[in-house]
Amino acid sequence: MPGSSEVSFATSNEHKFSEAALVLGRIGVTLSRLPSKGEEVQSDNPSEIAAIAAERTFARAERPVIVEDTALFVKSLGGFPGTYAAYVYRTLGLELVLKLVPQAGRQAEFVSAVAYCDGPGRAKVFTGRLAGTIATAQRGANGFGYDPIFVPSGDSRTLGEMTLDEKCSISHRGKAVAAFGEWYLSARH
Ligand code: ITT
Repeated sequence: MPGSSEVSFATSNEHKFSEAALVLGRIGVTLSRLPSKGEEVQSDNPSEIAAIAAERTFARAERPVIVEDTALFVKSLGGFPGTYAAYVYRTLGLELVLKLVPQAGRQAEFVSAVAYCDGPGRAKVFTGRLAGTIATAQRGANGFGYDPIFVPSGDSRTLGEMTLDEKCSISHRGKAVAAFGEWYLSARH
């Protein structure tokens, strides 16, 4: 029943949790947090990473869980950093990423994969995408990760210059979480 539904989001990232809680809260799905989704498999495909992580997290937590994996694909860099976005953010940082992106090849896409699991072999994946460009310099103090250098198509601001609400209404994660939420409610959990 809407309003009485609860699911746990396993993530080490408090920003991801806040965004998902905002989107799901609006449709009456209450989100609690588990501190980590544990060790991830390596893959170029965020849906595969999320599905396996959801299965593993369910096996450990023994309650309905979601996990989320995000990839950032820069077209002119052959999709780099892709699913290694967290590692590249930690090791190179945004300034070096900006130097790697060619002036004339700034097209990029965020992909978010949300996986829900409530039993062995039952992971279900929902994806959301956000097309845009990599900015020429960091702008904005909001958000996290690559937000200060990502300009969504149709806007001139970076995600770092948007409010949480504005970001979630257009973002890869907002779309994937909303798709999960709609399915979750329609499946009458
Ligand atoms: P988990 O515990 O949920 O895995 P994480 O931060 O490691 O948290 P991901 O592997 O999914 O999550 O994300 C990879 C990185 O991509 C993340 O650390 C950020 O640097 C970046 N990222 C993810 N979502 C983003 C967003 O909405 N805006 C900007 N950067 C984002």
